[in-house]
Amino acid sequence: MTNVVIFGAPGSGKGTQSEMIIKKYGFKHFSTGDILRKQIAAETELGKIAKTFIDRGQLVTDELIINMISKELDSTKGVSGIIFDGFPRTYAQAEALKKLLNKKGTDVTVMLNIQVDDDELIKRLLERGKVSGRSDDNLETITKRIQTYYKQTAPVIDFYKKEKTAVDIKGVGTIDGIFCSIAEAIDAKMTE
Ligand code: B4P
Repeated sequence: MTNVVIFGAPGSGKGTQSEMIIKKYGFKHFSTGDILRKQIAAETELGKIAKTFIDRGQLVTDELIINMISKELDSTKGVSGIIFDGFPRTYAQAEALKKLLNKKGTDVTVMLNIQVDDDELIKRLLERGKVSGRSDDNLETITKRIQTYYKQTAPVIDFYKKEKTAVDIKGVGTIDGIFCSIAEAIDAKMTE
């Protein structure tokens, strides 16, 4: 079983590259952002709570996210691999994911750390905001999301460096070019 964590600041291209990984490898896709947006659209209890955090550029609580992922993992029997997109976003989430996977006799195979500078992130997210209709793709919330990334999410890189699964990926350039580096990293770790 191959478990890929696709990691990076908001707008680094996690969702975009996940689609490419699915096409090539056929892995199952877990995007915590997408799951939360579906819950918001369906106006569930979880969705109502999540919206208050997302609209302020903050992270949804670890407890809610870990519970959500734990339930999703129950539906993975027989899959050849999983892409964790936007999860883990805190050190506690990284520890929880390790425990959940270890219980299933598996672990993270590779963590792809997509690196993009802040100016480019802001440019992309403002551009996406014109068509996405996402309540968090506006300058004020984007700025907060980037601050939240440095404060709460960036420490996750150290977790995977210690695990020796982190690979840095230059996230600026063509989508196909970036995907080439990603596929190389996945193939190398799959055969280690
Ligand atoms: P997410 O849905 O995960 O979204 P994201 O980080 O904003 O975007 P992503 O990196 O996927 O960018 P994309 O490919 O779309 O999170 C939303 C919110 O949900 C969070 O802020 C948080 O509140 C909450 N949340 C989610 N997971 C959580 C967790 N685990 N714990 C707590 N809270 C959680 O790319 C962006 C744009 O750039 C696109 O328009 C794309 O077309 C463009 N682009 C991509 N690659 C490009 C390239 N190479 N060149 C130029 N443009 C490119």
